[in-house]
Amino acid sequence: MSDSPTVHRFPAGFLWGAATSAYQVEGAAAEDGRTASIWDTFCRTPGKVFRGHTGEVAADHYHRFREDVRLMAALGLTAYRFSVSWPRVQPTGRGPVVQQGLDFYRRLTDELLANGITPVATLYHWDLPQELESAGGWPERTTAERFAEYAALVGEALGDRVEHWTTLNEPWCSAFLGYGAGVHAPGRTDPVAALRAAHHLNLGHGLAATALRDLLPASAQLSVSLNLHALRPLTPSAADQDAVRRIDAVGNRVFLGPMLEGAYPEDLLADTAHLSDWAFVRAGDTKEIHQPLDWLGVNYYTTTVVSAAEGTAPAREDGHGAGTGSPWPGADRVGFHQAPGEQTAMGWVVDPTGLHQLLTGLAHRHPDLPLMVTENGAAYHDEIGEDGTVDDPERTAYLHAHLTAAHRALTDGADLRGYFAWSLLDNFEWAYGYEKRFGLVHVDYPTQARTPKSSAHWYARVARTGELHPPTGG
Ligand code: IFM
Repeated sequence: MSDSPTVHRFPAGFLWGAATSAYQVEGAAAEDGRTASIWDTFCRTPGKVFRGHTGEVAADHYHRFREDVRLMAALGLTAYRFSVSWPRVQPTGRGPVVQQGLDFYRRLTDELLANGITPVATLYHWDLPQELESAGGWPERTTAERFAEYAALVGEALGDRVEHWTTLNEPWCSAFLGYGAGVHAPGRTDPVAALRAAHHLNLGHGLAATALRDLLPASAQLSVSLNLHALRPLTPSAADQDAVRRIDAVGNRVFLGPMLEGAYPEDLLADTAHLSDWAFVRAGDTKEIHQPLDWLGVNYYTTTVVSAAEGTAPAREDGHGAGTGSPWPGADRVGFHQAPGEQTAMGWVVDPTGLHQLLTGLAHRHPDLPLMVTENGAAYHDEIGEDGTVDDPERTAYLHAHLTAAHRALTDGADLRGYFAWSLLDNFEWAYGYEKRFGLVHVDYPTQARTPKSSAHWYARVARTGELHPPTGG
């Protein structure tokens, strides 16, 4: 073990993982009783997803999970973050479970445990059963209640083998890209529905956390994963600082406020007062949402530069492209700017300082809350070379830079417990279909052949040693 001061050592027990989500990798969309989610419907709607791609087959993880767990073990990963598909275990979003659906997750978690890999289960990664959307979706309170029932069913089935639970993944995307911008399923463009959805996702999180605490062993670890926006003003002007405040309110504090502090931010309520009086927040709701968490998941990809702008801001977020609505209710007069610097294939600027900013900011405000980076990674135009390997030095450099930032946050006091690369496998990147590849492992979709990229081999060395060496040390 080198004593070089430039080698960064992560604490013993730090979780080294990779993440996926059900709709993006599983496939088997119509097998064993699974019915449609809002993403199946969205994919079938012309013009919504790149070239009409769907998650029907995806990376076929449903059938190939054993091979995928073997790959994880060979890479030395100590944790795997996956999501449970609600329409696979409870197709209509209410009533009894489909045993075959649950059995898939039992087999998957058994296989992980047998290989010494800690399962980290997310209960909702955007695949709402279509029947619940037809009944109103997340803008309706009943969806939060259904979610808590579903969470309890999964908790009962897997609680003996899963210790780490995440209620929601990136509720900002579900609420504001799904119901505001319309670029994600279900494709609605209604700012009031987006605010209502945000509240009912918060409520669903709180109700599910309560239900899980009641039935899981005391050792269970509960969490939520948020895609927090690392914001920068275009200039130091007061107007641009106010643009940061507005986006922070509707992008970050709309979840952090009720989940971690038991209240919606006053400035968010004021910014959106012309749209809604928030009467959908009932007495006791914020108390219900404010549940103790064992750790907070932070998903980070890039920074966002904003300014005060005259007129209506372009409806874009982090390169998701123009939808027909805005994902920023109450922040119409905010402009979004491309920061200078190297970009990934998503057009997202590579800026690891944003990860340090988020982790240290959270540690400062919530010093007793452990943190986990539950997603971080980059898409690049990966190709299989003539020798059958996939060389992706840009991804290795991206991961190296972000792990360096994460280590700096640890040194600066953040209680960071783990890091999950997004993603284990190339997969269905939502509205971008299979065009964007985020995997450590390349997937050749026609044959489903898996090829670990050079970044996977690099990450494996970090995971095995818990040490981050300077880039030249490979
Ligand atoms: O692929 C997504 C994932 O589903 C949620 N977080 C961002 C990733 C990259 O866009």
